[in-house]
Amino acid sequence: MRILLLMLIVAACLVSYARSAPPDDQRMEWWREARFGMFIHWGLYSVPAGEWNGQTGHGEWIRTTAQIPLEQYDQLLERFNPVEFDADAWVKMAKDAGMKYIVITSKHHDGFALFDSKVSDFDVMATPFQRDIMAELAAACEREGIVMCWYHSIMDWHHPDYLPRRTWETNRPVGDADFERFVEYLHAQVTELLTNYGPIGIMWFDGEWEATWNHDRGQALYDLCRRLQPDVIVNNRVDVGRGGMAGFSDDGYAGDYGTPEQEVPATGLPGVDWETCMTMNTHWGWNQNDTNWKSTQELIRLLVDIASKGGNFLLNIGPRADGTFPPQSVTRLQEIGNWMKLNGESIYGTTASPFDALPWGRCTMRTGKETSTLYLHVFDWPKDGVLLVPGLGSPIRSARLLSDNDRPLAWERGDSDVRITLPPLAPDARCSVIALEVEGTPVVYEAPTIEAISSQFVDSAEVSLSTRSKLEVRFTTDGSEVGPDSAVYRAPIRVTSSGVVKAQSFDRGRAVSAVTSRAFEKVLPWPSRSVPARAGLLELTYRGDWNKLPDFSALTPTGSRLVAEFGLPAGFKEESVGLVQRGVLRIDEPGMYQFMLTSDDGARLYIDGRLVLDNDGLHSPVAVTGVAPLNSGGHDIRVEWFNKSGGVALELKMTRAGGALAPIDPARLTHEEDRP
Ligand code: FHN
Repeated sequence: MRILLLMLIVAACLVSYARSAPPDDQRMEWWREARFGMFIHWGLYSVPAGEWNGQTGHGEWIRTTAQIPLEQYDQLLERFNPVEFDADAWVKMAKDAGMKYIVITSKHHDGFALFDSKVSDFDVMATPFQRDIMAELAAACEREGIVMCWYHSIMDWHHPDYLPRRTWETNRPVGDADFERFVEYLHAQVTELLTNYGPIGIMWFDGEWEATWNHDRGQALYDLCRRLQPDVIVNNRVDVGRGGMAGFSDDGYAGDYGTPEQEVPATGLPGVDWETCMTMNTHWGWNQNDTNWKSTQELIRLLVDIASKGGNFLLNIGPRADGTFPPQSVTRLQEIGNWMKLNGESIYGTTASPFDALPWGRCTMRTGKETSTLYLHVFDWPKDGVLLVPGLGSPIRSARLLSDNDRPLAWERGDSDVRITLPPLAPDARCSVIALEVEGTPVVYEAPTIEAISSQFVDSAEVSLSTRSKLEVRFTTDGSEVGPDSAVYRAPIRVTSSGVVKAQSFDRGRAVSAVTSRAFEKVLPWPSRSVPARAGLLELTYRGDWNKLPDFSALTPTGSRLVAEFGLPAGFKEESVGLVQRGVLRIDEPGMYQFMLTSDDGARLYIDGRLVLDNDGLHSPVAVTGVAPLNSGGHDIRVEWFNKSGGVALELKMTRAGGALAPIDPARLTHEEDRP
């Protein structure tokens, strides 16, 4: 009977959860409208301001990058007393900058909670400040109509049950650490954050990359958040499907949007929600020596570029230990806010550009049944006062200069573009916005793409032209202008001499798109050297804790051995490790050779001392490809790789251009024993 009653209760909960969980579009609506938010990294790590034992390059990772023992780091508790903290002032600065939501580190990797947590004594109530900062911030957001959101790190360098320990924490034994008990603690704090502070917009998880976290735990944490607040949005770092700093997850993993970090995707991703997070200088947490501030122009153009690809921009502030924003941040927020006051309608609630690329800037769009508005963000003001909008087929209703109080502008239709007459000077040299109203939803004729393995070739290059539309493509290969009498593209072109290929889309004999062009260059293959007799590669091993590839030539290897080929042995899982694998690659016939380097974490490929592929940085397994023109004979080849922590990957493939990429045949790899 009791089991039946329990089953009925569970069923009722699931039904109510299903009913209360709104459809994703409705839940994402405010976030898609917002487009612009403030990230805040603040905590005990703000006290040392990036400095420790004379080193000044630290940030929010200082406990690890300066290898500070727990007991010593805990002493920062008594120094955290941000007497200048003013939640209303913070929220007003965000609001005045045009930001619609705030994501703050409720707990970063160091485990310190900026809120009054009943399940931890490593929280703000253990500091002289003794105020619940999250509660004050949530109340200020409520007053100002800004959405309150929490960053929360899964990785926790303080909690005794979190595993793994830091590799350098040799004096902190695992003891009876129980990761399941840590997960209960994590759930308890997330429950506090989604119960005690009112409606929360986003749970922004992070630190999901260590081996103890997995999909089941990620899904369970996602479900917990949605049960506690069905409207809450949860980013993709709750689960383990994220592909490195590029930030997007494979299918089948929990999370409502992708999180590119310190980078903007090359193009938008139709139907995919994503948000780029970025620092204003180089550090997330306050570093008083970091003067590498992005200019306001760069920040405005980043916001525009991201919005033009359909993404959100989460711009970071690293407040100082006293609770104030760095003055450099304050100035930039004010200047961005002034720009948003005039041009915000070109950002909020817009969708990605209908154009593939615009030579002078970016475009965002607001579509409607009767009319749509294209917001043309001009970075490079045309010297002749005429702005060309390529490939736009829609009838024009009006044009106004948003940045100059909606000043009306004249326009005319050219063969394959619309020409807008502009005033001699841009109202805002950083980015001036024109609102172009068109009938219906915008019709843009897509310019052809010019595809080839490389723009360089040794003997010849195969060039393909394509468009997603059914339009006819005409082209030239000598750099001359494309016209109605130019050759019609029917099959790949073989280019045998240096020159420029130009292509344009035609509709019933009329040019309708922009012109695409690409220069091709015939190059000499890199000279070869003798091929040593000894089979295999030399591999040197190094130890260290890096965030990017070190200069291995300045380090002393901890080991060396011969290996048959590039890559890692089966089951290899070492952390804080670097490898250099080098030798001579035998090439049998001259030509352009394509290489693909896959790695986790960073790696680089050098041939004949030249950097051919750069896959450096902290990331999950990602691949980069590139080419090298090689003569027949021997070529010095070297792969450098490192792994900080977590998963590993290292794979190098090659092919003569046009062939299928495959691991390099060990028979092609030799070395000179006595080479230094
Ligand atoms: O390790 C963190 C880092 O400290 C910072 O919080 C960024 C911001 O997204 N996230 C992780 C690095 O990817």
